[in-house]
Amino acid sequence: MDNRELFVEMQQSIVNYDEAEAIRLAKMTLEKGIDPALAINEGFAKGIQIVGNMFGKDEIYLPELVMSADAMTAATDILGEAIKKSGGKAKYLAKGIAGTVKGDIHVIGINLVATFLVANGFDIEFLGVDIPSSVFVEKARELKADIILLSALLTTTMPSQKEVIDDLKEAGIRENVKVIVGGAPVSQDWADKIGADGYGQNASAAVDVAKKLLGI
Ligand code: B12
Repeated sequence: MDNRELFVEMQQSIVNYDEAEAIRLAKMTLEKGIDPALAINEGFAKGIQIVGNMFGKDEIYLPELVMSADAMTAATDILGEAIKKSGGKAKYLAKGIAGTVKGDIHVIGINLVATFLVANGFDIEFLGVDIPSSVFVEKARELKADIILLSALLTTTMPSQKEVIDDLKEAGIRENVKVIVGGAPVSQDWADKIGADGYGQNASAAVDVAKKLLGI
């Protein structure tokens, strides 16, 4: 079987919310020496994209969406571990915090972003999901973070990214830290509008933007 067929099977495993199959294919990726990032981007992520569109059109409902997300998480957990290890012995380039903003529990994307950054030598503390602005600000101060990565997957939670930026200003530490925003509904325009330092469309872009902003 060539890689393209495998990627289609990965997609299908997510669309069919078949967690066992997603795990089998993730393990096969590593056994065959296929680039795990490629398997995520060309395989599993395309599946969850299809599922998202079906959900948007009422072709499936929340229980199916949850099961597909579980299959996706199981696969990306396995591949993410391999991506982290591929970074070798960490020589930390910069310190950062990452999380999904208040009111939003989508974790798969920001988890990948944090994983890619760790694999590329960043020391990232992953705060989790539904994180209040005040926690981002406190953690940034406490850890003397160089970067903050804010994820929002819902149009209704995008304003919480702005709230963090405003609260950093209010706390007098806005100049000490670069803020990078992302998530499916987020764009460069939005980043500019709310005064973020950068925007990344995917996990690889997040690494490039972080390095560029920090001059690494
Ligand atoms: C999986 C999923 C869920 C799962 C999440 C499970 C989990 N553990 O994360 C569950 C079932 C829980 C869920 C719940 C809901 N969801 Co949902 N969900 C999705 C879905 C299908 C995929 C998201 C995903 O994981 N994608 C895969 C990852 C790899 O991609 P990603 O998240 O986009 O991340 C990449 C980039 O965006 C970027 N990125 C992400 N974050 C960041 C941050 C930075 C700093 C940078 C640089 C880059 C970056 O890099 C990532 C890696 O490449 C999307 C559809 C979609 N197309 O996005 C809907 C979607 C986001 N959900 C939606 C909705 C409506 C909901 C619910 C409100 C449903 C409901 N009725 O309850 C709830 C909200 C819960 C909440 N309060 O957050 C809508 C949002 C519509 C809108 N306009 O806001 C979408 C678009 C589906 C749709 N078409 O209607 N959801």
